[in-house]
Amino acid sequence: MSGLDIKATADFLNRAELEKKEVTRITIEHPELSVKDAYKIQEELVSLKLQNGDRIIGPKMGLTSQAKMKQMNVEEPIYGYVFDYMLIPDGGTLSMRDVIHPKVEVEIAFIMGKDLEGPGVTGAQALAATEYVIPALEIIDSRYENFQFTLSDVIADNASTSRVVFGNRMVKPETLELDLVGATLSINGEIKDLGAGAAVVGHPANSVAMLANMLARKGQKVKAGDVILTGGITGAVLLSVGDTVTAKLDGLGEIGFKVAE
Ligand code: OOG
Ligand code: MG
Repeated sequence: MSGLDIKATADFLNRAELEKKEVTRITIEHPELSVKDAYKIQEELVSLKLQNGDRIIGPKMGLTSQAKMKQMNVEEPIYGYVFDYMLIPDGGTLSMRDVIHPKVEVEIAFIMGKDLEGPGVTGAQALAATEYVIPALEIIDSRYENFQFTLSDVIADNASTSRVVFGNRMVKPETLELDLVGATLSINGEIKDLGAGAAVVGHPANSVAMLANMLARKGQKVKAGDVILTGGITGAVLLSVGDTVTAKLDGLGEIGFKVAE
């Protein structure tokens, strides 16, 4: 690719995350950056973290809602990776010092019981390979100025992944109609947004199937034990110091965290 060093760009984005400094998006200088090369940068960024001793919890899907896909003018979601250092316990605290301009969204996470290998994986097959579902709050924190980016930018930046709160109560997926699960996102007791599981490409299991099919293009698969964020059910809401965030999901319970300085 002309003039863009994949490794140096991955290092630049990783540093922005570690130093909590927003940076100019890559496509300002390199408008030609393709989705394929953006995933190469992401892969390099993931290796940097693995070399640092960080462990992968699982992949995450992003831009799975009609609203976000339309906004970004894409037909396919994107993926990134959640690492162990990103986990905040349920009821725990997000320190504003650790992030740049965080937003929160409600999601359903899938805990995989079996490997899932594409191409051609269906939502029903993804559901059959799932051991449990749990409620989640994802904190996204684009490393780019003003949280603004193109599709290639956000892929290179590990899909804005920053922190995650997982619920402790695990539920068997077959006991719920996951597309009909309603969810609310409240801050300081006031509902800021709401949605249903169907907001995630019609059903959250479809998101896992799409992930398996996307990974198959690289000869990879969804693995047993992966904990997968399937994508925002609600919109993403900007966080401030002092916020108490609560998500309530039908049949999955309530989870939350606080935002401190
Ligand atoms: C990209 C990440 C989106 C989701 O659930 O849609 C995402 C972004 O909007 O910054 O995590
Ligand atoms: Mg998300």
